[in-house]
Amino acid sequence: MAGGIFILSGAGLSAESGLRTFRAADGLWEDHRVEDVATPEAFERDPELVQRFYNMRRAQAAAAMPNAAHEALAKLQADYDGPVTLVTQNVDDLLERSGAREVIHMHGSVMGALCSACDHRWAAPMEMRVSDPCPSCGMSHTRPDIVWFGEIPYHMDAIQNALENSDLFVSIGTSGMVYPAAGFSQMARQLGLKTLELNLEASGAMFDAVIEGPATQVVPDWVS
Ligand code: BV8
Repeated sequence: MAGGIFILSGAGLSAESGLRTFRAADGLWEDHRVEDVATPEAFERDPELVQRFYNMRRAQAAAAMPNAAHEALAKLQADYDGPVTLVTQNVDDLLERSGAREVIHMHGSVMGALCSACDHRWAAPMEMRVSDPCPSCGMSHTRPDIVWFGEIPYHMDAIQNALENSDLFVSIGTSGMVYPAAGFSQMARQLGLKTLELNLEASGAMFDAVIEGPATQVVPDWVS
């Protein structure tokens, strides 16, 4: 059994599928900074605006196709004779649609809906409305199943456990600006893992090796 590989991905993995990264979108949407839209306070203040933002993101994700980098990661997971843990900050489902299994969405999924009254989760309709009743408790406290800024990321225990049981940490297409994900490469180093960054341009964080280039080139090259 070969040593475990821990792969953290960010918006750069899906950029060539046409999904804009946060930096490319210069963090703006309808004249609002993403950080101002992707927060529980924003949802409290103007739920319709936030639902519109995620309805747009959901439609874009549904219309996008997995690219060669998603497919290479799914192939690695299928062929490698050790554990491959795919942790993504992305809220799209392109890794799943390329055949990857057990993808850990630490910032949630735009294809999911969550009832903040009873914690029930279900597949989100393409157009979510604030008034949509929860299919379980009937209350109208439904929101996209997304981890907003200021909220606790999902699956942190599983992520910690996977890091402790891996030999290699690979960061793909993330600027390393958002915590706690941005701290994983340092945790990996402290745990003695080798660290590799695959990015269009180096994020500047410390890695044993960096390979620059678009994900659809550098990820399949690295996997093969
Ligand atoms: C938390 C869902 C406590 C929403 C997202 C001050 C200092 C430090 C931290 C903080 C601070 N103030 C507040 C914080 C905490 C905050 C944070 O880090 N803020 C930042 C802005 C400073 N974090 C939080 O609030 C988190 N929660 O801390 O809770 C806690 C922590 C641990 C344990 C318990 C409690 C919650 C953060 C989650 C927010 N939700 N997403 C949505 O998607 O709408 S974050 C969102 O932005 C994305 O999910 C993603 O994570 C992030 C953007 O990052 P990237 O994916 O890296 O994208 P980016 O555009 O930045 O970079 C694109 C990259 O792609 C670049 O590197 C580029 O080179 C590359 N690229 C581009 N094209 C290509 C490419 N690479 C390859 N090929 C290409 N073609």
